[in-house]
Amino acid sequence: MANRWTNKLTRADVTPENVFLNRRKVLAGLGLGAGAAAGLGGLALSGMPGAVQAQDADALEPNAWEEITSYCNYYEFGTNKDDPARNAHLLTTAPWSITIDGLVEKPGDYALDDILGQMTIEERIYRFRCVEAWSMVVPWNGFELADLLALAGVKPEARYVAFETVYRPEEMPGTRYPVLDWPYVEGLRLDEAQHPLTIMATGIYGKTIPNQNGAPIRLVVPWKYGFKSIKSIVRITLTDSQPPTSWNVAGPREYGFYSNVNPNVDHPRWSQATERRIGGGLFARRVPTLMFNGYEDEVAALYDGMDLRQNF
Ligand SMILES: Nc1nc2c(c(=O)[nH]1)N[C@H]1C(S)=C(S)[C@@H](COP(=O)(O)O)O[C@H]1N2
Ligand SMILES: [Mo]
Repeated sequence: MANRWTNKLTRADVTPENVFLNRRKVLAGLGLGAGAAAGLGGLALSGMPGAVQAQDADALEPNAWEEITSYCNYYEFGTNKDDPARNAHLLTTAPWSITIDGLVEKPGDYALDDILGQMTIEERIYRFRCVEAWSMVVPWNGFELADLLALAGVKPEARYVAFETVYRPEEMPGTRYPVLDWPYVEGLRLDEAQHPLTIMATGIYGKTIPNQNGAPIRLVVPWKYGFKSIKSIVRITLTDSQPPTSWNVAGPREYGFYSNVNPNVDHPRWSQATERRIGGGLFARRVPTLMFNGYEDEVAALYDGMDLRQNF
């Protein structure tokens, strides 16, 4: 199934997970890294640890399930990358509902099961780029946020969408620490939220999304830094003014509202020109960071005439 929003990647391009993992084992047995597999797909491989290599959409290979689900950021469960995988089982994810309110025609509590009954789940293979300069490629399963907003009926005065993560101190040991102002909140401009690349994800690799990755439902905005992709959402509010966002409140000089992936605008404390692609076998592969994380053709028009350094 051709899908323009995956940058030419389609279901047929996804190596089934078991084959993918087996191939890595086979290649390891032959003394070849997984990078060599990418070489077969047309990616030049220098073999130099830390070498910066070209990003080729056709050579994008999804990270392994193990990588995606064990190296996580979900501060409500702790700030180390392996804390979420260890602690997130404490979160009760069923039953689940999302309150949709603010400037909508039909405000209310929407049961997740009812929402899913009206959505078609599809696969989207997206680059995922954390502001900390690591990245993965993730085969998400989900539906377009625009379809969910349409269920509630967006009023013409609405200009922004605010999101909120569930806040349950008794199930979320990390919230004992004032790392962020809980609950975790995020926001998008309405046109960003309604863009067809923006999805609500409920799965990875065709399986139910693990708690540490934001079960039962999380946002994925692939052209923005990972922290915009808020997890375990319980409230979506349509507003007429820009909503506060957790990381911007915590560090306004370092994290802006837009947070579009941009190799030309560095974080005050590190470069954003390249990123460390998690996994990849023997070598820690550094690749150049792409403008809008490689989705420039699809999203650049959203920011026409805007100073992206000012609006970082
Ligand atoms: N509620 C909540 N959502 C969150 C986070 C968080 O700590 N809490 N971390 C963000 C960050 S910084 C990133 S990079 C991604 C990580 O998603 P992953 O763990 O599924 O890779 O989730 C984002 N969403
Ligand atoms: Mo992140």
